[in-house]
Amino acid sequence: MKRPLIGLTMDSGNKEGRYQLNRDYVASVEKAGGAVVAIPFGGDRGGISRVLDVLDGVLFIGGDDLDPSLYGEAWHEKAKPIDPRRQEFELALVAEVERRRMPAMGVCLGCQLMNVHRGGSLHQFLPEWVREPMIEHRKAERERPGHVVRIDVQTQVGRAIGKSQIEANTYHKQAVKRLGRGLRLVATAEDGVIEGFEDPELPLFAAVQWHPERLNERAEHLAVFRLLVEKASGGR
Ligand SMILES: [Mn+2]
Repeated sequence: MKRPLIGLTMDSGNKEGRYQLNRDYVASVEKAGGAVVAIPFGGDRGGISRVLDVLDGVLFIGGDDLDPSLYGEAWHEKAKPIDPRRQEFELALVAEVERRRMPAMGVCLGCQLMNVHRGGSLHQFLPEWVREPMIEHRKAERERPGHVVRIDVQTQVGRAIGKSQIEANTYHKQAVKRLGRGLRLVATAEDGVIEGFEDPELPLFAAVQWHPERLNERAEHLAVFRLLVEKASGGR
């Protein structure tokens, strides 16, 4: 069978005039059975439609922080602003992906972007959110589990992962605060931080806050990409 073609968004790496894409994302989608093309953000949003014509699914990758004015807040001093061109492009991209009911998966910033696109809000700096227990979500060891994530196995993503509890890596300071329109909770850390969601009304519109691409040797993490590839193949 032909491999489905998955488009991956790209970061700027904070280098003017360059794009960056971590290899783990590419390796994970390929390991899950997909073929990969990169989608660099550009000033020409008119090209989005033509690019999506040739794709079967989109993976929204990680990056810096969205402009909080999108959800009615001022910048937190600890926030690290995303390249505004990337933000604008990816908000347009996710809107068109959704309009086409094209399978989409978000990771980290991708998760936050998909939520804010739906009118949801974010915690800008988790250490300031007082909760019990407090879990540190900014752990540097990207390939090692940092905390437990509880998974709702009744959800699409939960069924794909196939476990009610997994260990996930964690290196984010922001997270979903209020879920956007039509989004259902999929995954939660033990301190209540939202680690994943999906829209049950679409073929696949789902996201996780951790980085499964860095743990793709474990079936429960590769499952996130397998789900995207399966949906992009028209499966399930
Ligand atoms: Mn976390």
